[in-house]
Amino acid sequence: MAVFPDLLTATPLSDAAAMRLAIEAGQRVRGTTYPNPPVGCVVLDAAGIAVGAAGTQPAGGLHAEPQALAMAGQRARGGTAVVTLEPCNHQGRTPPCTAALHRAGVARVVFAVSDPNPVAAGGSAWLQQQGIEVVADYSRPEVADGYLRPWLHWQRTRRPHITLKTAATVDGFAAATDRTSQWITGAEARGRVHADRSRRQAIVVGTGTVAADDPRLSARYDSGELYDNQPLRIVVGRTEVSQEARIRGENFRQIRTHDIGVALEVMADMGLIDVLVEGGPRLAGAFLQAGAVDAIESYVAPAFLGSGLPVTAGPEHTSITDITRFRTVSVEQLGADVLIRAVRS
Ligand code: AOF
Ligand code: ZN
Repeated sequence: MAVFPDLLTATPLSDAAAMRLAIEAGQRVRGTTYPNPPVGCVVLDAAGIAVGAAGTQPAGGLHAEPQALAMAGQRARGGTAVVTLEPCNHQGRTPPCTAALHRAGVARVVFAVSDPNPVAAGGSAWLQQQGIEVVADYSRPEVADGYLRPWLHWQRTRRPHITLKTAATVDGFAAATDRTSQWITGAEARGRVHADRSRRQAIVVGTGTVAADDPRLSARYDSGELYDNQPLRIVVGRTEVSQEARIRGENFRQIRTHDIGVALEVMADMGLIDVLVEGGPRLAGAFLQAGAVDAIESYVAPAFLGSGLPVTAGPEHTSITDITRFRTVSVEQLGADVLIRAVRS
């Protein structure tokens, strides 16, 4: 079961607060459910108290709603289900969530994003036909531009969603000229990067970065202990990766091409939906040049290096009209550093 008792409350919640918890539940299962979406569901009783909270199980398992309803039991009657995705209306690997909500006697359903999967869609209309009040598109931008974006992108395009992660000084350097980079961003930002890695399916770096930095690219806690969920580690490039490279191991894969289009096709065939590109500059530049960056996570340290390894090498725009622009979704302070999240505009 992917149920979260620690998200239950003793006092009534607003829809907004309940949706924040549903997003948290969805985030917790992110990276474990694909090709199914990592949905979060919170069930409120008639008084608004959170009595059920769950996330989607790995593909083939239960969806979020039936688990949250099972947790709530009789207290779901007359209550509200708050879900990050429109409840499915189909008999798939599991019975329809709409029917489970109806059977449990839920009076209202609040959801963030309509299900774009034609097979599962139609839940909203069906629930309303049963006399259940439905609030659609609640907190939609936060969910659709946020943690559910990779799955929504993949549903639409059948291509992996690419997030480019950068960590740099204000003047755009990811490392000093001697390639030392350890302390550009602080401990909080580093902790966030590792937590983020643990929720991705794959991390991609170039052969140049592997040769120069010999990164492990694992997701680790501060203690050095590994997260349960380890992303696949992919190296893109034609140069042979050294047999001694630390990136080698069971989760390792090399895609021998310089063509980003080809790399994307290989990743699509591997079933990848949520991919994080971590550099270096040449690979980041190639993804940007190919128009293949769907979102950016940019960690900025309030510091200057003056020279060093730039975040990206290319694309070389000569005119401002060629600028590659993204739309900011959130800005967050992490210790002394800032994390800017933006999506393709
Ligand atoms: C929900 N709640 O928690 C999830 C939903 O293969 P199946 O039968 O498990 O169905 C997968 C589809 O169901 C998936 O593509 C998406 O449209 C929906 N996922 N729906 O109500 C959930 N994970
Ligand atoms: Zn469902």
